Amino acid sequence: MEDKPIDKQVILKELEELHKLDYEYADGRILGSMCTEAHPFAKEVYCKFLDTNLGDPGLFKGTKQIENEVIKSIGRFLSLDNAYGNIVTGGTEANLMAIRAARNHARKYKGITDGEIIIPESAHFSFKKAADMLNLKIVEAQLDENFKIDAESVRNSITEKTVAIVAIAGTTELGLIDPIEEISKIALEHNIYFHVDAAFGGFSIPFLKEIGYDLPVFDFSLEGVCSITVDPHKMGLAPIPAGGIIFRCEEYLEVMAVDSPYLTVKTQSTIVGTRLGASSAATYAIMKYFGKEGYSKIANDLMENTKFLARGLKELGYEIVCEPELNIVAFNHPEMQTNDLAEKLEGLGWKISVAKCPVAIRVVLMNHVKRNHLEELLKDLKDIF
Ligand code: 0PR
Repeated sequence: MEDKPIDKQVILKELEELHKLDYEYADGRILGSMCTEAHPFAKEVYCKFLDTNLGDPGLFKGTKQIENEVIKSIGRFLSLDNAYGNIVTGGTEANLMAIRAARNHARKYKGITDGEIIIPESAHFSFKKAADMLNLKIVEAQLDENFKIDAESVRNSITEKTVAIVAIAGTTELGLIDPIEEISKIALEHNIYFHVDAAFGGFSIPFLKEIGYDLPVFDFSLEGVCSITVDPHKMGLAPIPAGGIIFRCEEYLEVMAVDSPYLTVKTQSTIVGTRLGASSAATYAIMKYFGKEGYSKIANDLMENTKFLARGLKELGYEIVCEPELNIVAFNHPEMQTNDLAEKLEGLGWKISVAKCPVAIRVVLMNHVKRNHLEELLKDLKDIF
């Protein structure tokens, strides 16, 4: 830091120069992001709540009420009347809270002190962080030939140390929905905590189902589901950071509670202490603003773009890894290595993401990737050969 104050204009200029190095969603070239430009209304509301701190909710009673209402409201579209949980920084923190709840619950009621969690091979890497922080062993369940968690493999992985089973509704790499109903039954049978990571799919599957898409059940209507991660900052179009963790009952928060004697509330269950109220307020605003109808329209438009891209790719001789269930397309060309293809596309200005399981170029069809961008992409993909 300099010794003397610097003029605002000078600082702003410096920041703008650096900001220019960032890619912009609006260019439509970012193809591997699950985040997108937040809606202007959500950003406006976000700025109004910048000073609110949900770490001390007694001081920000109104904002705490907003968070509670957002959680109840998300819970309702996930088939839960009375949801508990928090708006957190993202899917990573939400998954960490879920696994912490599961671990603490198993410690309290089953005396498990060296627990294991069963996650699919397709799970997001946030579970590796959670296991590391919570001192749990990861047991990876295999995927079936459709890249979904294999229920038998889950069943065979259960031991007396299992504290949680995880399945995904909208996998990071392929956007696939695991057979959650089957896994829910297995979890119930064995009395094991079951967490569904719907960080990506949570804000689209329910709304696509409402307009007639035939997608599997993944939510609290399944008795075995104890918690769901669902991120407003992905398909919810809320500003970053906004993740959501929804618990079926309050007890899962209680087993994580630590005393916070000098605060306005006497216990705290979140991982983070001081935390934004702005994320809750912006999520509240954007959910009301779109309503189910708005989210259905967005999800449907993105599925239309997904089908358009998948069709176009096939016509050009590319092979798609699987028929998309949500708005992600993964593909390869039979005559070129994936990494070479990715390099060529990067050279043409596309910001590409390469999936690892299986290796493929992966396009996440978010709101900022418009039809004209897809046409340009298909043209480039044609010209490569
Ligand atoms: N669960 C699932 C299923 C996810 O796909 C992700 C992130 C998470 C949890 C973790 O969420 P947070 O990143 O909010 O903590 N999925 C994307 C990914 O890792 C996140 C992302 C977003 C990556 C934008 C890149 C990017 O530009 O691929």
